[in-house]
Amino acid sequence: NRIEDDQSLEKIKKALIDAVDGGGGEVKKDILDHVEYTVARSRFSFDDFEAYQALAHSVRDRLIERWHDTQIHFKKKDPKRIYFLSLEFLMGRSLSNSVINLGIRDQCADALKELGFEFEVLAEQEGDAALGNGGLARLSACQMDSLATMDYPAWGYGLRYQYGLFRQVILDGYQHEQPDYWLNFGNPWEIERVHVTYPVKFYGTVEDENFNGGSRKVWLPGETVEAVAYDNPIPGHGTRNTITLRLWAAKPSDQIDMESYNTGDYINAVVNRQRAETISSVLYPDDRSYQGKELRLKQQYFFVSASLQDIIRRFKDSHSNFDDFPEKVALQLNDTHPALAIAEVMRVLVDEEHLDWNRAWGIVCKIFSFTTHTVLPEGLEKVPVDLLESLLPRHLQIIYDINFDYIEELKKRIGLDYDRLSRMSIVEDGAVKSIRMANLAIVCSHTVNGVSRVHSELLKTRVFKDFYELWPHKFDYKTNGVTQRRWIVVSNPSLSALISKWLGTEAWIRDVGLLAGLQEQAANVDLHEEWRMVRKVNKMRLAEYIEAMSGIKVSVSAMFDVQIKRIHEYKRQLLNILGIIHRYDCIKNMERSDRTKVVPRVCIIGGKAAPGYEIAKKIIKLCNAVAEKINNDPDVGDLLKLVFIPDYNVSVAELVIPGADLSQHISTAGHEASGTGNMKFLMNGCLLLATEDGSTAEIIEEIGEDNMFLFGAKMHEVPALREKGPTLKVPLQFASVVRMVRDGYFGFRDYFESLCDKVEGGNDFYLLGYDFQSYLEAQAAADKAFVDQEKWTRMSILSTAGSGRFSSDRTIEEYAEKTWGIEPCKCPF
Ligand code: C3B
Repeated sequence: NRIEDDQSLEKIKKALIDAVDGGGGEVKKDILDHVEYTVARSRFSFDDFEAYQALAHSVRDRLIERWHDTQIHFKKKDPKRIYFLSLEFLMGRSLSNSVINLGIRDQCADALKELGFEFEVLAEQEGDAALGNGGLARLSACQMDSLATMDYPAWGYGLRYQYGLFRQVILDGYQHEQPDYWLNFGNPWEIERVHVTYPVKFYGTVEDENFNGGSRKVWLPGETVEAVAYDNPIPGHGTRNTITLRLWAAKPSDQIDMESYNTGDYINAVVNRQRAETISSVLYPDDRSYQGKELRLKQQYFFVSASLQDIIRRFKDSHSNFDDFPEKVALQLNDTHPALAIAEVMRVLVDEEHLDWNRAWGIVCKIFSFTTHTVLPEGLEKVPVDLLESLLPRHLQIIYDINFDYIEELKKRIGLDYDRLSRMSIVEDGAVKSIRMANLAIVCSHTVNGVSRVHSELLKTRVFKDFYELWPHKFDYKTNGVTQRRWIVVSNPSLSALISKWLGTEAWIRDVGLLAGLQEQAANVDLHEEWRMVRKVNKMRLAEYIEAMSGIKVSVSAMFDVQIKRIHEYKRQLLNILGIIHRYDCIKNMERSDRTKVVPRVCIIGGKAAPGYEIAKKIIKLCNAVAEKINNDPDVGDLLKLVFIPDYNVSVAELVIPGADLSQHISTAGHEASGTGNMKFLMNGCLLLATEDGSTAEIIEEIGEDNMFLFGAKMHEVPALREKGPTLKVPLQFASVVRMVRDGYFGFRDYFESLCDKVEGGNDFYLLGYDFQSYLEAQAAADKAFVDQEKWTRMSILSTAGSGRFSSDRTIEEYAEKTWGIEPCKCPF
């Protein structure tokens, strides 16, 4: 108990100060010790990767100290805790982020220099922890950083997939998926807790048992799998607080299947047990449709059950009455993926803790909050009843019971409106009877959050209209945010230094609202010069990367125009590509003398397509086919380049975002729940070309319409436009670029046919044709602004200055105060 008394606290402080004063000395010694004792190499001869490992372990030691102190402090204070349940966390790399948050970046760099290594080079040795798909998963990671930095007593819970999101390899322009066995070389950022394990049960039957003169349900499970905890310490910035992301791995249970052993089938018995590990083996790579897969449901229950056993054990350590549970525990459901937690809490309270149903229900209604991240119907999970019945028979009964009480209550409120009752039911009667996980989450949560204002409006007026009318008080939204620590300080160190210099403080790293101070300087010519210099250096770094990876040489004086995100029809990468074809066609058809007027562009597109999403894969192929044509056309030269960046992930984003001049967020209005990429670009002074969708509407409020390039149909116009179908007018230019693709101008005629069909002949659901004209106009406006470098720089500074609202610190503070009811619990330094 090293921080038990003030005296030992003083000692810690002194030791820390000594460590800082000692420059790189202490770190250097630690690195060398780890080279010898952890990596088992000679301290006189080790390579970059070994140096990275030794450094990572030296940082980890420091993390562990803080983390222990934080956990002891939380235990002593026993505050209300927030448990953030998420099936996905996209953490990316940890080294740079950790040393920056711990405030030891320079010490580490100095120590390494003395040893003949460079920090940046070693940081590149680390692979990404890609335990998630896209925006939702990266949001969880950003929010963990904010929770730690703002001293909240928080735990993240998730799954420790052995295979993260697949690696994307482009062969002949097509996407191929390769497994991401990210744990191959060990993972210094996690701590295996062999003693923190819980049994998780599946299958079996439910029996009635006599109890107190009545009867009660008893689940007799058929299979047990062990969940082992792996803790990932998450350091806050400028605080000692270091919180836990606890990820569960599945291991075979110690309980022996006596029957197999006794029948002498030893080999099969062992092999069967080993199969248990498959539960946490692989992340589902489809970011929104995973209906009806048993393994997926197993993953969900596995992580929910282990997490709840852990949470309840922690509660029982210092409490004996479950009525206090809501005073001490807040459970956040990150999308519907962990919604089984609701049935599991009911089961534990009723079946294991023997609370009566109503008392348990009263507790459940106070502890859960739910955030939904989508408006797409296919994103709302449904679990076939048959599947649930076989895997978790008792949970199905509980869900039925919850639904029965709820529907009875509902009838009293709304009468016998059977259409509405059936829409609102947790159970869907259809060809396949299933459980609507979103309805379950809404019924049982005290708050239903959207992720932007626009999203929340859509939830209230369309997606969950019936529920909003019933329980308006439940509905709220917290506009997403991203952490400026990762997205400016770690990924754009030169901009970070420039901002601190001009603001005269580093305080913005924890208080990002201070960025607004840059507004006053937006016309300052000295700032302009330095700003442009920083941007140029970042563009050079990106250009080097592009060349190394694709062999394409790009000019840094061209405008770098970037669209990086998951490939989805609604995100409209196809609109971008068709716009590029149009630009190409214009250049080709131009008088030579006019070409000098063209603003040179480097168009950069990156993103993964779900392996089974055919159309998205065709979009990737089209991008590569168009790139092949343009990049090899001597007529075009540096006026236009198109680059598809393969294997887009967090680390690639850290490199690309600081080097972008313009970024595209061009989803059909009403489809992007929020978007968080736009916020990262904004922070880095990149101008946005965007539709008024998701969080962009709120960005407009902060920086003004004039400071970005807006286009496209508005959300309220979309339904009527869709209804027009084939009679909707589309510009000739659109038909003509689609024709080029159809006619095989870029090859692969047959392959692209179905892609073209998706946007023509009344099938253009995402309104590419309708929006094409205004898209081209927005692009022309961007060209015009880029030529005026002074104007562009001012807009860029104002973008960074206006990004303060989009920090996850603000989002988390709103959640803490309005939804979770938790307070900071700061560990003394
Ligand atoms: C995403 C949404 O598509 C984004 O608009 C949003 O910004 C983020 O979540 C974070 O809220 N999302 C996702 O990445 N995966 C899903 N299954 C659903 C939504």
